[in-house]
Amino acid sequence: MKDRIEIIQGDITRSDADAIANAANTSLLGGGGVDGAIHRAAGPQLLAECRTLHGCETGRAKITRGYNLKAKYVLHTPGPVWSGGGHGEAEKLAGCYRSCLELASQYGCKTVDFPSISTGVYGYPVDKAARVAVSTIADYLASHGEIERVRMVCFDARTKAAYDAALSEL
Ligand code: AR6
Repeated sequence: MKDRIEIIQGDITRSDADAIANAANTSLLGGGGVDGAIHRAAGPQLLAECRTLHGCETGRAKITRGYNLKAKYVLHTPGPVWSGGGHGEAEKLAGCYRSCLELASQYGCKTVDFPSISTGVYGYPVDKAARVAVSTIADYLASHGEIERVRMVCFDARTKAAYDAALSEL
């Protein structure tokens, strides 16, 4: 399944995948970082649909349409805030990737793009986050042939390098 995981550098709001994930917060009502960028690109209807969802737990995910995005769906997932690593952060981060992929399967998506969840404002060390992300994605793909490709869309070169390293260690 390693051959179905790709690491690229880019802007996820321009993604042409069937679904993109959003590194949201538990309110699902928007924010800064990639969340703000996705809401700006999708248009105000995205926030209107998010208001109907009544938030989401950390490590879980909820789906909306993509509105003005090329992606048909957005998978909104609140990642964990890094608090030293002893507070279930890795399990919660794995839960984000798994929950998004489960929704993608349910909604018939063949391609899914993720940003680097929790490694911005939420402070998760990117090397550690990358290992959790790629191993969780690989485990899921091993038993879910319906997903053809998962891409990590990294905003900067340092983030991409961390995910490249994690994938090559797999
Ligand atoms: N495309 C891809 N990646 C991006 C983009 C983009 N357009 N913009 C930023 N990134 P962050 P978090 C990268 O802070 O740590 C929000 O306010 C960014 O460089 O967006 O999960 C939410 O509402 C970093 O590598 O998400 C929450 O309150 C990665 O996306 C909180 O931030 C994640 O950074 C979530 O914090």
